[in-house]
This record gives sequence, structure tokens and C-alpha cells, in this order.
Amino acid sequence: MPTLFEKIIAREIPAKIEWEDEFCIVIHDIQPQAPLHLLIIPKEPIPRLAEAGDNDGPQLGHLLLIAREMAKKFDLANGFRVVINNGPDGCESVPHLHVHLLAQRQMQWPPG
Ligand code: D5M
Repeated sequence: MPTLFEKIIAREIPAKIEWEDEFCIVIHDIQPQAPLHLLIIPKEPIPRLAEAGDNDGPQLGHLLLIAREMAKKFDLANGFRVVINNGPDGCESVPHLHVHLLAQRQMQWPPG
């Protein structure tokens, strides 16, 4: 079964797409937790970080470099947060690895 995010990548489900390249897509989260809330999603459906392979390093690094690019694009000079939720304790709801980029409000620490 394709994941929700594979369906978005295949344009079977609509999404507000901010960026796409050979390795990933960036969309706006449908339930934003900050004024800017992007999801940086690898095209390869790695279920979650805990199941990433030893060979996935370049792909995982690419997601962070795209987060950096989004920070430039949206002029996030005042800061931003990146989050990966993994498994039940991590509040993962979509079993297709993705990086949240949250910005344009003051974050709190520790996170909930
Ligand atoms: O994050 C999964 C995120 O995916 C969560 O913040 C909601 C978001 N989501 C769910 N459905 C959609 C659609 N259709 N478009 C955009 N965003 C969506 P997790 O870390 O797994 O909890």
C-alpha cells in the first residue's frame, strides 16, 4: 500500500507543494503547528528514522540541506525548528519519514 505521502508525491492527493527535486518533496502541513509548518519528505518511503539504512545517509542529509534552503527562502533569520517524530512515543502519525520545519513563532523548550 502506498503511503499518504507517496500519494501526494504521485499527485493522487492534493497538497500545497513548496519544493520538489529528485530526492524529496516539500509541502505545507495540513494541520500547521506554527505560522510556517513545512514537511520535507523523501521520495523513498523509509517508514521512520529508526528503520533508515546505513546507505540512507546522503538522503537524510539532503533533507536537512533542503530545510536550510527553506529557511533561506522564507527568510527565517530569527530561527526555526526541525523535528522528526519516530514511533508512538514520538507522536509519529504517518509512517513515511519526514522532517517538520516549524517557524515564524517563538518555540518553547522542553517540547511537549
Ligand atoms: O506528522 C504527520 C504530519 O502530516 C502531521 O503534522 C499532519 C500532516 N498531514 C497529514 N495529512 C496531510 C496531508 N494530506 N497534507 C499535508 N499534511 C498532512 P507525524 O510526525 O507523522 O505526526
